[in-house]
Amino acid sequence: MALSFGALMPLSHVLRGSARGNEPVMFRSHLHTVALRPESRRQSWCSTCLLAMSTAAAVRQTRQCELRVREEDRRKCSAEVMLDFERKGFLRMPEILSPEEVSSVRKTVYAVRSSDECVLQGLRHQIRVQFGAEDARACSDVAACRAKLRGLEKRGQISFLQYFNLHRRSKKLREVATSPRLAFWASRLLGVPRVRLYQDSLFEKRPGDGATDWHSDLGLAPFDTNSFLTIWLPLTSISAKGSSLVYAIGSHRDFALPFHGDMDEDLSGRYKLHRTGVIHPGDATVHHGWTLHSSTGVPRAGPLRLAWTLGFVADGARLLRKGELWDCEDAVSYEDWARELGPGARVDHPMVPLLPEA
Ligand SMILES: O=C(O)CCC(=O)C(=O)O
Ligand SMILES: [Fe+2]
Repeated sequence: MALSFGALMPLSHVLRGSARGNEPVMFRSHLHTVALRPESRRQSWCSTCLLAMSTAAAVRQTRQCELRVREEDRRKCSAEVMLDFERKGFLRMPEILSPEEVSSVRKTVYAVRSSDECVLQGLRHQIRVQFGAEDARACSDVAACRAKLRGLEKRGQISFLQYFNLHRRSKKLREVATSPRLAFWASRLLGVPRVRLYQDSLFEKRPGDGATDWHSDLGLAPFDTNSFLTIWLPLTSISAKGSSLVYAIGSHRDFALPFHGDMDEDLSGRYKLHRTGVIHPGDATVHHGWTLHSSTGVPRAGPLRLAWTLGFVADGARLLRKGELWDCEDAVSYEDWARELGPGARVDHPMVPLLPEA
């Protein structure tokens, strides 16, 4: 008979349970046959399950170590600040990371991004966005991908390269992405008891890359909720005229637009704009999931602009109910776990880890 662990158990429980015999073991909906020999145990689990287990382990570990909620976080997250975010739909967060913390994040992000697997994933994603999934599948190596994108690059028609979920490739980044400090800010600003980490995403604007089009993040995420935000952490210094985010003030509360308006109409003049301007690593901006935002391109003479972003969703949110769930530019980031849960399901999956209460 198969053992079922149902909800996620601590890694030690799962492995201890598996050591009891050569039984088939269910971890979520995945069936594994767990071997008796200790050295072969890890190989018995599929990569999705191992990932889910190590994400859960990182959530448990960060309770004791990295990026704790500081006294200054509690002080800075005042009623005025929360009201400002509620009204405008974005917020500047100075010194959310200390110089040591951000320098370690930056080093790790650079290392992970330069792995062959990651480079290929970033290029293929861009091909998928520009040319479709079939063309992306056909480009099986870095050279083929680069050749496919060359024309668009020359014409400045690529906004950035985007790498999803680096936290699944690095323990260090998992600790930061699931840290009590970021969870504290996300849950306080959304006004919810607890949040889940939805995804992280690295935006690399290379010299010559174009502008980021106006969009709101909930338009690209699979959730049937309004309780979603993104923390945007620059990893390179950005000058006054550089490519930090521009926000349409109050656009997250503009219910009249989808109700009465045409989403394709020219919205220039509808909102006052806020330009973030100069920003340095260690500082961040955060925006609500419906806040419209964009950024300018980077001149051919550079410099490279790198930003690491983290998306958080309120615990209890449900998945979208219709086919549009799969029909989205960012589907590669979530399709594994979303397919397992199914349309309309409550989001409760170890790959969207529930973060500690602040
Ligand atoms: O960095 C950019 O240009 C885009 C970032 C973005 O859209 C986001 O963080 O939601
Ligand atoms: Fe965005």
